[in-house]
Amino acid sequence: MFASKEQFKEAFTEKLQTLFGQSLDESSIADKYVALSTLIREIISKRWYRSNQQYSLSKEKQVYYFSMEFLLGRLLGSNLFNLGITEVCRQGLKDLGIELDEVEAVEHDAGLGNGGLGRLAACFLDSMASLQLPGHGTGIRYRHGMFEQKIVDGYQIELPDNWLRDGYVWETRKADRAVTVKFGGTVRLEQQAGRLVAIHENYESVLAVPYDVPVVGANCHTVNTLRLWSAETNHFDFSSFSKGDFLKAVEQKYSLEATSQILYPDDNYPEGKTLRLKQQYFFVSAGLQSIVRRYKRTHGSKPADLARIHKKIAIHINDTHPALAVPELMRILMDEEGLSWDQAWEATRKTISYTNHTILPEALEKWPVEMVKTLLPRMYMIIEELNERFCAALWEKYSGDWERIRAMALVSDGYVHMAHLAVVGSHSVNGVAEVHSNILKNEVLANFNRFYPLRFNNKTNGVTHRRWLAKANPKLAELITEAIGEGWLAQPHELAKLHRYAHDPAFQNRIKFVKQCNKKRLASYIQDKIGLAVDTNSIFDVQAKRIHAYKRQILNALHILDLYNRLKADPGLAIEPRTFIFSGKAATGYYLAKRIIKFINTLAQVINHDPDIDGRIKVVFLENYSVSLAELIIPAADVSEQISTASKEASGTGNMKLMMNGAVTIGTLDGANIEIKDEVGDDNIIIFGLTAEQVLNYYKYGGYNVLDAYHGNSRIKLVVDQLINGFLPVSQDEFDSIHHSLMRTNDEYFVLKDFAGYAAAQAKLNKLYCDQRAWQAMAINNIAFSGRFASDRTVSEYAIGIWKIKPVVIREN
Ligand code: 26V
Repeated sequence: MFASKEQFKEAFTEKLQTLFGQSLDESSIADKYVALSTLIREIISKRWYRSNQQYSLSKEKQVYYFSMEFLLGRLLGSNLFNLGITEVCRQGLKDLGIELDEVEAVEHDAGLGNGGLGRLAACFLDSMASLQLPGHGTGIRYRHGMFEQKIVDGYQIELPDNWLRDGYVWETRKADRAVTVKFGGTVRLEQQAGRLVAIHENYESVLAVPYDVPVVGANCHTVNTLRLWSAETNHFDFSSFSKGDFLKAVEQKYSLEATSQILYPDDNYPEGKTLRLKQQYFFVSAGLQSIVRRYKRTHGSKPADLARIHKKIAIHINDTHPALAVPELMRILMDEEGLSWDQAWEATRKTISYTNHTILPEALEKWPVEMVKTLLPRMYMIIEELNERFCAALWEKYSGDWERIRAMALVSDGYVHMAHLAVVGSHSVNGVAEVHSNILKNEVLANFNRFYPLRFNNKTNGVTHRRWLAKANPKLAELITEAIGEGWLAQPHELAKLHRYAHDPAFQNRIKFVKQCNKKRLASYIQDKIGLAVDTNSIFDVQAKRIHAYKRQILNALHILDLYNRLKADPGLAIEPRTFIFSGKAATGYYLAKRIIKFINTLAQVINHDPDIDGRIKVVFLENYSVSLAELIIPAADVSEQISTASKEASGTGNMKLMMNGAVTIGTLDGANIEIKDEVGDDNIIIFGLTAEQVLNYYKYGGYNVLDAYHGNSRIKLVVDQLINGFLPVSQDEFDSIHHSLMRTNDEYFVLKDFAGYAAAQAKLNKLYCDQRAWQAMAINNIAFSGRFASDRTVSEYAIGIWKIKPVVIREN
């Protein structure tokens, strides 16, 4: 690559000249970004070519991770890091008077995801490539990713995300690999030469064009592929056009291409929109067609070859969004490749595996039968047949138990139940943390677990420690390496070696210094963004994630209001200065979540400028949470708020990122918090609140009355009343919906039930922070025991336990 920074400088300046015909002095920062990225891309391309070649030659099994979302963030920095050339580039650019960080900041985030599920997919891609596993992503090239959030007068405003505005250097359009996807029309079955053939007529077809993004492995020569599909049409209605009705011609073109225009921004709340179903089938069908095409080239194209497809291909579906992979693979194998139903079924089931990411009842996908029938007639025929066969098998085992059979059917009550389709059509079903997997097995999918006892398993989530520690927090990374060597970069469990420094005062001081630098960096961002000065000696307390009732930003906010009340009443109250930092987007149609944002901003307005408070607590809401903003916030956090209603947060991954950066968790026994506690031990985490079992029992048997919590605690009563009694400088009904969610629906998320425990936990935290030696030891232990939450561990568990794939070492030449 670059043997020296001199060589890099030469290559870089030459690239600027050949691309733009410009000298260094004449070029803008955006030009410099394009030149650097293009240069890096050329290096990657060689490895990419060789990886593909060796994958074909070796004929090893490949895995394809199907996901509606890949929340990649920026790629320049992570590509430099994985190639191991960050420093040579940084130094070379510095010689030329250019700051690498400023160049990196030019890149638009690829925000092709809502939150945890999409970011997990991106972390998995990084880990697959870095473990030299032949694993690729399949998704949608949304023209507009996650909306941009602005805060105006305390309210969320949504603006379209135009990430492709300046082009996207990392993608390659592969027009010659385009495939056709068919919608609508009618299907009839016809006997031809002794077998039933499906004939699809009067359909509308969309051209699916792949855009490939290279996925660069760290410290190896592997470059895998993320293939994102874009909807296009070569159909242009020239007859309308020439008749002068060019509007009609353009309309039709746009309606077909609409399929890949936008990412649905409403996580955890499927709305049953036709366009969303269209997106799902679009990328599943395109992805599978292209995989089968490649398989046939490499492994043969006779029906007998295709009947063995599961030996060479694994398809993983990220939640139920790509669950149409089940009937679509059946269709391809039967209708296009001539396999019998039984052959196709065995191959399909053995190929597909499924991860569930939520148990929120409202988030479990189901599609109206009529919609599936109309938009995807052949899919519906296959689903119906699958349903009949499955129900017949159930009848064998549970004859007479109609209630159970109805509850397990793929099609019932006028809907296709996507989780049922995914479970029945796959060989493995996993949850994303121990507690979540157990709830799946014992509650949500208990019937299925009884029927298929070997199918269910757990794979606790992880995050890539390369992006979230090494790259986001370079000072910390440097300090870690100085202490324990650089083995942790390839083997994250080696971070445990830091444990022995937990009580070393000199090391503690250095950890604290690094945190302080990161806090300063964030403080100056806050100053620039909202003009607020925050005290970098205060505790930086972070809750950054989607805004949702179950994540309980309300609990955090009500506690802040309570703290404010107590400070006003008793100015001598002994508390450490604290900066409460929130960030996160609300789904566009989620009224309550939007009011929570306004509530937090209202608290900020009241508290930040109250002279009685004198800056001892401050509240900050940072707009437009994104991967890049997370990389700025997380390294600066002292405290990680993970306070969801137990049982509701399947895993969480922000909890892992914050821990890795030395933040101490205050949290409930939910999702991966439980496993974080098991790793760090009770002394290095602050736990409060109901357990998942208690919560589930309240839902089942009742026994909680919010009025008991409200009347039983004067502090709770006061803050709840303050929502609606004119205490806050907003119209009196502004927070009715929040009040209502607590008091009128019996506090569905147990906010008031857990309030006292949370306040006590916060008091404990405050006390712990006062003893800086003890606090720094906790911070160090959190970093030390975060190795288990690196996605390298997670992905190798998937590779061994589910996908049955092994590494393919890509040679340099
Ligand atoms: C649902 C929908 C419904 C329609 C519109 C778009 C959309 C997008 C996403 C979803 C499913 C959301 C499920 C989800 O994000 N689960 C999260 O997955 C994380 C990774 O496993 C996990 O850490 C979080 O706890 C879990 O909430």
